Order: sequence, then C-alpha cells, then structure tokens
Amino acid sequence: MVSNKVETALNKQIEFEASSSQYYLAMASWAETQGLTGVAEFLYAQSDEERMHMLKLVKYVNERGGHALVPALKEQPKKFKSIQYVFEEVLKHEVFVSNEINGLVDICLKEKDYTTHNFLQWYVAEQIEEEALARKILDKLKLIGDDKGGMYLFDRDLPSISIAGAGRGGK
Ligand code: OFO
Repeated sequence: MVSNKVETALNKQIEFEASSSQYYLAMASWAETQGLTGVAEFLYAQSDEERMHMLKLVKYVNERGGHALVPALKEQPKKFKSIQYVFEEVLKHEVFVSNEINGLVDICLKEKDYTTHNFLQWYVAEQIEEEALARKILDKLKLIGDDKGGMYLFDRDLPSISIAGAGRGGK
C-alpha cells in the first residue's frame, strides 16, 4: 500500500510524464510540417516513450492500492523557432523531470517506502540516458550550424539514433 504522500507524488509524476508526451508530440508535428521527417519520427517515438512511462506509473499506483489519476491535457505550443531550440527544450525538460524524480525518490526514503523506491530506480536510470541523448543531439546540431547538407544528414540519421536507443532501460 502506498502512503497518501507517495500516492500524491506519484500522481504528480504521472502528470509530468503525460505532459512530456504531449510536448514532444507537438514538437514532432511541427517538425513534420517543416519537412524534417526524420526529426519528426524521432520525436513521435519519444512522445510514445513518455506515454509508456506514464502508463507504467498508472499501473504501479493502482497495483499498490492507490488511485492513479488521469491529468488534463494542456495546450501545447504550435510553433518552435528552430530545431536547435526544440532540442534545447527537450534537454531542459528532461533535466526538470530528473529533478522531479529525485524529489520523488527522496519522499519514498522519508516515508520508508522501499518498494516504490526500488520501482523508481528504472526512472532514475532512464533520465540519465535521456539527458545524455539530448546533449549528444545538441552537440551534433552545434557542429552542423547552418550547413544545409549537414542538416539533411542529421534528419536522415536521427531515427536510427532513436531505434538504437530503443533497447535502453528495457523499453
Ligand atoms: Fe519519462 O522519461 Fe524523460 O521525461
């Protein structure tokens, strides 16, 4: 059984995962309209992953005798100023989520909920990988700069980075 405090914190995390999924979906749709089909494919896959993270939490909360709550959908941005900006936002967002996960781990320790603490270790590892992936992509974008040929290759190759990463963390 999860305590009220842990249940509330897990429900908050459900909200963050859901909003990550929506945010990346908005980015994917925008990228698709810009002709960046590889970037769009990558972001659609990221959006799906975040939904999977949310579902994993939903099922866990209910299994432990709590009640997982489905958060409302917030309106997402329609436009993004550049592809660099998109991935800067992805990194910023992932750093935020990592901090939230750390806070959640801390609550579990204070509440002596070692089962949930153990369950959350998957998310801790996942966040390290997601932050590293976003940094790697930003490094590539820095190298490319305004080079159109470089951007063409980046767009072509990005989905394979995503596929290569699909085995990460047992997803
Ligand atoms: Fe849910 O993994 Fe990032 O945010």
